[in-house]
Amino acid sequence: QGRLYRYYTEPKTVTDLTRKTLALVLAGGEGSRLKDLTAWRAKPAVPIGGKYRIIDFPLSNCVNSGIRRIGVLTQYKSHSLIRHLQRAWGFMRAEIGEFVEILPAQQRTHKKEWYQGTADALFQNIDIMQRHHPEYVLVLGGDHVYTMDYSEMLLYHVQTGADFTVGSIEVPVSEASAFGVMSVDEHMRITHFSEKPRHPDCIPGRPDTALVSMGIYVFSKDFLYKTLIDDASDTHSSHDFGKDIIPSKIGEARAMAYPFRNRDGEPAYWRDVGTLFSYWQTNMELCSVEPELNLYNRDWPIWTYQPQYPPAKFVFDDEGRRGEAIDSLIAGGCILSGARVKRSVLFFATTVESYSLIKDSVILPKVTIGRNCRLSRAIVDKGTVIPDGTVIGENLAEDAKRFHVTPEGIVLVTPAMLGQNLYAHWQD
Ligand code: ADQ
Ligand code: ADP
Repeated sequence: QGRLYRYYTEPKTVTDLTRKTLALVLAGGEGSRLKDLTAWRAKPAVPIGGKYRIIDFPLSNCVNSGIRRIGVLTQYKSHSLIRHLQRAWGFMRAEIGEFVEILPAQQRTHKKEWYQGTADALFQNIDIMQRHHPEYVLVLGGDHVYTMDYSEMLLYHVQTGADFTVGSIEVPVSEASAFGVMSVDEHMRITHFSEKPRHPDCIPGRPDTALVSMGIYVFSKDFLYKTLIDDASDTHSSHDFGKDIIPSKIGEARAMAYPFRNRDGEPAYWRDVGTLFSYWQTNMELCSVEPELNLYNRDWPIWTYQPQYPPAKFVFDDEGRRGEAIDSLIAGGCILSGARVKRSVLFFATTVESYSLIKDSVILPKVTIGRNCRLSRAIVDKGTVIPDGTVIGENLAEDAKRFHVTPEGIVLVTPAMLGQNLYAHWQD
């Protein structure tokens, strides 16, 4: 009887591919290298670029690529992530088959454990996947900043007859041990894959560059279901894509690497926001004068939820000092009164008062910065009150006594580090 309702035809157009695809975003990882920024929120929920959360990038990429059936797998500290997903991504219309569905761990199978590795997170939702009858499953990480048309990767997957396709990008070999590193043959078929190797291989003939996994995969559905079921009963497996599934399937399955490139054929902009330094750096790149990832490109909008605030305001203080910002992203509700901001990202509703100077910094929402403050190379978490006369980023040894200072000299400041109760002075 199923035949009456379900049939599969070879895809003829790109929309055939995207309509037959289910995207699953892995948004449950712990993100401990972001230190106190992920003390209360999951990494994909960390604010970025003045008004977004990191997860808005893969979700916007899905929607802009024509993939409108999306599941988000959550587990670790997911309150603010779920709140954001409900607010930002509720515009999908179930009536026409679109959805962003939240799939929390431990909610629905007989298994009492949280999601173990990333493959287990999918395995625990295998019946939900099957219910949607996708031909292809696109697995995405929830913590990368990039714009990418996934339909090109799907097309590549189908045209190369792959069982699975791994998104790949070139990085300096010195950074490659943070990633899954692969070797490919002349047709981009993967011949070897090693998860976070201590001594990564370079691309042959290019000693400074390695080909690494972006942690995104396209699977043909039958191959995926069988692989997940086999893996679930394998007691030696940690049930992780990078550690177990991908390396073990290279020989027996047709595994392709998809090279992620920009229109000029160069490796495209892609950032793994894994550490405080890369978080800071990515924000700085987004607010640079000619960013590689242009948030102002209306052909590829990044969608998000934005709270209602009045416009940002820049005013003279009562002594006639200008409030001004340059080379910066300033979100709604901010007021700069007699204060200067350079090369910085200010999220919603921050105020900066007279004689203060903010340089090369990332200021999350609802921060109050008093008079005569100087901040440089700082990340200030939501709701912090910076008292008058505070100097941060000039004497790192002194800063390290109160705040978290990274090896690169970026200073993270949170309300707790200043003994403040987050909810004492503002409400949602
Ligand atoms: P990592 O990012 O280190 O490497 P992992 O920690 O498994 O791998 O995280 C992958 C994604 O899954 C992240 O978005 C994370 O938030 C999420 N996640 C982790 N555990 C989860 C769980 N149990 N449930 C739900 N979501 C979970 C991976 C690949 C590498 C590749 C890099 C690229 O393994 O091969 O190079 O991504 O950044
Ligand atoms: P939002 O405020 O929009 O939920 P955030 O990304 O700022 O998003 O999330 C911070 C999360 O941490 C929220 O779930 C908030 O309730 C929680 N939180 C922050 N600080 C504390 C705290 N001191 N005690 C308990 N929960 C906290």
